[in-house]
Amino acid sequence: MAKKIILDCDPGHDDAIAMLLAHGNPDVELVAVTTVVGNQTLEKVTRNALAVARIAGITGVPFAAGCPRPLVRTVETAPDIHGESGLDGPELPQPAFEVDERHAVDLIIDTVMSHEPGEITIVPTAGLTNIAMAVRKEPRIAERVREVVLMGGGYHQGNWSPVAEFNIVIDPEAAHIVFNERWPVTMVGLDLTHQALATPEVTERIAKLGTRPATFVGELLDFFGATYLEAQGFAHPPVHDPCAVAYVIDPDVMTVRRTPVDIELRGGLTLGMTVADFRRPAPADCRTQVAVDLDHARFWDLVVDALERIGAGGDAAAAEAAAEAGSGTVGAAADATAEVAGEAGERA
Ligand SMILES: [Ca+2]
Repeated sequence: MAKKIILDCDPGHDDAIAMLLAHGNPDVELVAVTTVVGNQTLEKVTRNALAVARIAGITGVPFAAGCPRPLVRTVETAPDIHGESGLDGPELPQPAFEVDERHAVDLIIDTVMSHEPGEITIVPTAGLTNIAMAVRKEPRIAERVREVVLMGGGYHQGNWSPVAEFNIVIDPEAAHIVFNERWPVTMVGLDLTHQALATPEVTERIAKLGTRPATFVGELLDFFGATYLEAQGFAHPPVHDPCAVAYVIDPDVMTVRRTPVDIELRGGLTLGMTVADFRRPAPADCRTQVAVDLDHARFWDLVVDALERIGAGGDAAAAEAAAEAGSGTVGAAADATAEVAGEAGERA
């Protein structure tokens, strides 16, 4: 049975790919998508999430907007990596549906509480503000969630400071809450995600698919590659967020090590550091583990496979299905496709 996940994200180039992986892979089921300020403002990342949903063809899944700022700190975004829109590079379609009327924190709580204990996995690929707020508002979710598998942190080095990673350091107090709760936490941090490089071999495989969602991913990786080269000196961009989804799909895609992890809240040089204690074997009550080594080929196979399954994606897929069925919805679906083509024409 597919594992049910809540994706809490800030799209974000790698968040978009994480969403496509979760949608296309049959072993996980997206039951909710929630957004939080991070790579860009809440308004921008929420719009981006809906655009990705349209390209992927995600329907019937509630999307909700969450916290517009961190718990304590002021808003810090990452335009040098993700651009002014938060998803610069590809042309983005208008959303095909509206966000849920609930706040993301309430959608997370409702989703966890309405499922059986152990059924829902939370996959945060952004700052942890929404997740911290949810567990403070409804502490019972800590016992009902199967696990939290998050992209963030790193036990070896940072990217936003020498020792702190962006998702953690933009809201370290929220991260402190999440890492110290009773649920199991898997930290898929930079040690792991810096191995998930989109090499030319990977981008060629994706380009060969030739579908709209695959082209979209190619355009994302082009932009992401350029900013990662410019801002951080990477020859090929590390595609962080889908690694967390990949771990939920197939834990053998990476090795993990159980170890205590806590969040530095007071350090003058080390604020937001995910401090992992490797000095001795983890104690019996340790609920945290860190990702260590990635199987690069296996990871990218999952991403390419998901894109293959998604095929033409949103509007085009709907139009094709309607045409095959010869149903009365052909006109509506074709109109939707024409509308997308028209949007592309206007922007060209
Ligand atoms: Ca992200």
